[in-house]
Amino acid sequence: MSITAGERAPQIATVADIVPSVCPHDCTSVCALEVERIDARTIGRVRGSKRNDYTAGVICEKVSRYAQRIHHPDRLTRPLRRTGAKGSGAFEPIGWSDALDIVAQAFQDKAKRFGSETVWPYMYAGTMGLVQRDGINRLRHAMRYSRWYSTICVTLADNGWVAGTGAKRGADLREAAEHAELIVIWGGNPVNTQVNVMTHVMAAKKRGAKLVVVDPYRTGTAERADVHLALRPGTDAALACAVMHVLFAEGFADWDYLRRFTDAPEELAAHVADRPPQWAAQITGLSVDEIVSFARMYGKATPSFIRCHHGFSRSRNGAANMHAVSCLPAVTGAWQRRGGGALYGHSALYPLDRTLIEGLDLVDSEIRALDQSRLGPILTGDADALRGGPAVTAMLVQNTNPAMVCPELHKVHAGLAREDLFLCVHEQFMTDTARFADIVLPATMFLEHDDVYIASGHTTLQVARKVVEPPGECRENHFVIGELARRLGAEHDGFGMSAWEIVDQTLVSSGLWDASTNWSRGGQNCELPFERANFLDGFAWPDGKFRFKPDWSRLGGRWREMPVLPDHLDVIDRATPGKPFRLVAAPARTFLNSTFTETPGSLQREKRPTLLIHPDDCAALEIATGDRVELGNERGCIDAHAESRSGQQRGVVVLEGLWPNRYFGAGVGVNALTSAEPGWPNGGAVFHDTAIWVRKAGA
Ligand SMILES: Nc1nc2c(c(=O)[nH]1)N[C@H]1C(S)=C(S)[C@@H](COP(=O)(O)OP(=O)(O)OC[C@H]3O[C@@H](n4cnc5c(=O)[nH]c(N)nc54)[C@H](O)[C@@H]3O)O[C@H]1N2
Ligand SMILES: Nc1nc2c(c(=O)[nH]1)N[C@H]1C(S)=C(S)[C@@H](COP(=O)(O)OP(=O)(O)OC[C@H]3O[C@@H](n4cnc5c(=O)[nH]c(N)nc54)[C@H](O)[C@@H]3O)O[C@H]1N2
Ligand code: SF4
Ligand SMILES: [Mo]
Repeated sequence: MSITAGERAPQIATVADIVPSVCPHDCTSVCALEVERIDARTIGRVRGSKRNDYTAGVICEKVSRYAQRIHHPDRLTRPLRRTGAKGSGAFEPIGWSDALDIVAQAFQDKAKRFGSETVWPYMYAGTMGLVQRDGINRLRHAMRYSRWYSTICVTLADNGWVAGTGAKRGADLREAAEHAELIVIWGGNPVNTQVNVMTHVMAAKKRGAKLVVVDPYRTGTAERADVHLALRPGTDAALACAVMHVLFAEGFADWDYLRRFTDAPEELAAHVADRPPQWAAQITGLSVDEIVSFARMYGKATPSFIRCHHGFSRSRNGAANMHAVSCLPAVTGAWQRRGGGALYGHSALYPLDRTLIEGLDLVDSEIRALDQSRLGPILTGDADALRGGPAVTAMLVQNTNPAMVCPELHKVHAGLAREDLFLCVHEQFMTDTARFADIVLPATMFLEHDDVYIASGHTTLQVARKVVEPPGECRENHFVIGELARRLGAEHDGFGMSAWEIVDQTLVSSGLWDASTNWSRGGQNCELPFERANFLDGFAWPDGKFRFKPDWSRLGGRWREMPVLPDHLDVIDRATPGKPFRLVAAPARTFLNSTFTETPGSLQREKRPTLLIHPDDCAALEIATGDRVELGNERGCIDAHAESRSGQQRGVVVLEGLWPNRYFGAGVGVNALTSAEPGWPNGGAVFHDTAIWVRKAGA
């Protein structure tokens, strides 16, 4: 059958009203929005709202065109049942009640045969709304299904940041915009991924602050920098150590601060004395001059501010790299000045009790937790990935598209195609994952349901209300979870409440404004006073001291192999003669992960999968811009078009964007090449840590 668009409301717009909302996408900006409501089913323009002084009226282009997505003709509007082979895309419509009965029955049958751990609810952050995103965990815990080890995005970065500071919070970028003399954007490309970081950074530049960008290639962000340090991927800790070497050697270390606020400053100083710029130059591929002059710039600035992004943590050694970078402001004492210090994320600011949303009162830690990023090995029967437990034979997927975004895609696809796997996917579009499903359920978009959002880029907790009616028979995630719970006999207060009631009760029991107050006031600011935000009352450890020597054993896993003091942890997928290139699989500007790959505006801008290659490498491979190239390794081979690009080192290649699998001749995208090996010490996906070969197609 063909999947038709939902019935559309009459298009005759009279006077549009402007309704507040919040962007739900997986982006630290969590922008406050104003949505033009044309009628009960139709939106017009989406604009940034000025009610939030971080997002300050600025939003990205892809969300400003949201009408293209919410009113897209390909939206799923009815439940579907598979009629052809798995992955064939052949479905027929089915009623909601029958669809949910089939899912519940399958879960019950599988659990009866193999034990409850055989069911694995699989989710991520397609919406960041806490109720619609995390409600699936309540069902998981109530039914004793396999637990969730979330590793695809923040694990390496979180572990690295918290190892030193003790908490996922930091200094406010808005203060840096006002006071910092130097801002370092480390390992991220906010021009693509966090547009509001750029608003504040450009304001700082305008009043004379300098901008340094540390990134393996010349991104849009790097183009706006005073200094771009184009290091090799996975070598940031080496750069950070050499910077600390210079800071100690040239008198930029603040010894009063170090003695008061850090655990082992003398040991650190002695350690980095053996990590001179010459040593780091060999590892990073930067020149000694570049390293020394950056270190001096950093040391002299009063104050300096580092915005740590996620990008540089997506390597096997990513946690060690994040920790090493987070040591810099502790050496100079930059934290002491307004606008100084560093920020990776503010998530720990929000004092939310998530018991009701996630059913945390039902968690049994004896139940195995499966690693999200190891979906391929898990579904293809890797005993280690299955943690010795039963095969996964039933899944409910919400808010994520693993058939595109997970590493080792060949294994993911082989697993999703297994005849003995029952797969239900709740989605807005017929994604690459939904095509593998036995049952597909049509989901609402954020403007069609209620929820509450925290932000890691700013400090305001925001409630949003439904703005328009959904098309066709789309239902919210919370509805699906509640209906399955009822059929499965799962018990918890949350199943019987509406999403709005859960938001309200969660806020009130957390000591925050109730939902209506939050909504009508445009959000509750949870910021800390400067002294606390900048850890001047101590870092978040019992002794208040920043850890240059983290206790990695707290995190478990391969902690013994972590460096005692910040250092280059040499576990990355190094280039070899057979695989001489290192691939960075970076985010595209107008896609958001797998989302917006369906909207015409985004497709027009991104054009086609393109591999950015250094001009000298192009010459050596006899490749010109526009040529088709093949890139591969032991896991697979994909094709793309070449673009000769300076501003990156030889041996580094970049493919921007998570393109749907159909854009590649092999039928699998860039994650066919990336590895599902967990990063050190305890997991995390390593999307930018891949050695490959590149050749002209047909050569
Ligand atoms: N090569 C490479 N791979 C990567 C990355 C990379 O940089 N390079 N980045 C990684 C990172 S950081 C992440 S976070 C992952 C993210 O990858 P995904 O988890 O796939 O992320 P999204 O595209 O944000 O969301 C996925 C889906 O959620 C659906 N969705 C949105 N809202 C709702 C809702 O309310 N209900 C339901 N049922 N569905 C909804 C959308 O339609 C979309 O298809 O990708 C990872 N993969
Ligand atoms: N337009 C758009 N926006 C997005 C997303 C998207 O896909 N597209 N994804 C969303 C999601 S899920 C997330 S988690 C955030 C992530 O957003 P951020 O935390 O801001 O990080 P990224 O911009 O993903 O970082 C990517 C950059 O990291 C660089 N990088 C890769 N490896 C290294 C390294 O070893 N060292 C250094 N120094 N740099 C390195 C890449 O070259 C690339 O420029 O963005 C969100 N926003
Ligand atoms: S910048 Fe991020 S939060 Fe803001 S509108 Fe775009 S995707 Fe949403
Ligand atoms: Mo992410």
